Amino acid sequence: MAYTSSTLIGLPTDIGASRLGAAMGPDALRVAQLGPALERLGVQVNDLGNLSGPANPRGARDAQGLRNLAECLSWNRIAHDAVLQVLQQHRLPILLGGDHTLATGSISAVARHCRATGKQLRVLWLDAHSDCNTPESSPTGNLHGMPVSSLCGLGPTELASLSGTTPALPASSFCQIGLRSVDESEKHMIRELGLEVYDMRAIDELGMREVMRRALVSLLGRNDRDIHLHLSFDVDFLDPDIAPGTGTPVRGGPTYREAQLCMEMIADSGRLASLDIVELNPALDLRNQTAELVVDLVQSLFGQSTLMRAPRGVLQC
Ligand code: 5AB
Ligand code: MN
Ligand code: MN
Ligand code: MN
Repeated sequence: MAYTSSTLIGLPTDIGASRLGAAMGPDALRVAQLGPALERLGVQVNDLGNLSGPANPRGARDAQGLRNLAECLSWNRIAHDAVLQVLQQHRLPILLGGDHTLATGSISAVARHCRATGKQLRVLWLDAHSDCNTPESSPTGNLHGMPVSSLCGLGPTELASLSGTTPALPASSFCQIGLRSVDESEKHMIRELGLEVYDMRAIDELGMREVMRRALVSLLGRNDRDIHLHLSFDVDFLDPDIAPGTGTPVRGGPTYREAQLCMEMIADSGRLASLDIVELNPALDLRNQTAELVVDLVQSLFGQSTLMRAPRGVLQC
């Protein structure tokens, strides 16, 4: 791995979602022993605990059509500052959400850091949803449905400019996998932005291995040393039969084995340099099984494998 030390950042909020409970995500991951699991793999782990931010006012939609924009902005600034600081310490930040709104702050910080260090940022987005609504197109006004458009410069201005430039990164730096619930407006947006998307049908037809191979080749190209790979892992990517603890479940997601292979292939690329784990909602879970599954998958993401394997380049996988 590029990094052998990592910092956990707890951001306990459900400010961007309709359902309450994602605010308990960071603690559920600690109860499931995320830190010790990484340490067993040789990663030195530091936990910043839960950072504090504004309460969820559960506001109605404002004139722009958004809920809780001011509070969302505060949480994203907190996420941005914490992630940036961890990157400057040459450690791998693991953002423990919280809802997916926080990816705007987190990835804005990674974009800022990559600009300063001359690295090329690539974002792999594992999700049932494409999260590219805008204030105008959103059917709900929930900001967790808008981080991709915000990062691409189309969301609310305050969120879109967090990285210091708008857009924070070009749409061509993203690749989305696992989609199966996309609003009509988002279908147009995916096309307009030219987002690279592998939906569940692509996984059905090609298999997870080929989807991941294509995605990683397109994100990493020659996989040279200058690439910073960020993974934004929305827990609702996983099939709700194995991961019920999330606020916006959609049936028909990747199985346990498919999700493991996905994580193992990211690990094999050797490029993972920052991570968001978002949308875990323990209030909807059964005996913390979703958090335990996520910890299991994160172990694969950090190189755990059944047998000893020689590191493989992405083009050989
Ligand atoms: B998540 C929906 N498209 O915009 C919207 O869980 C759902 O971060 C968004 O992927 C789901 O509200 C956001 C209907
Ligand atoms: Mn989602
Ligand atoms: Mn999401
Ligand atoms: Mn969700």
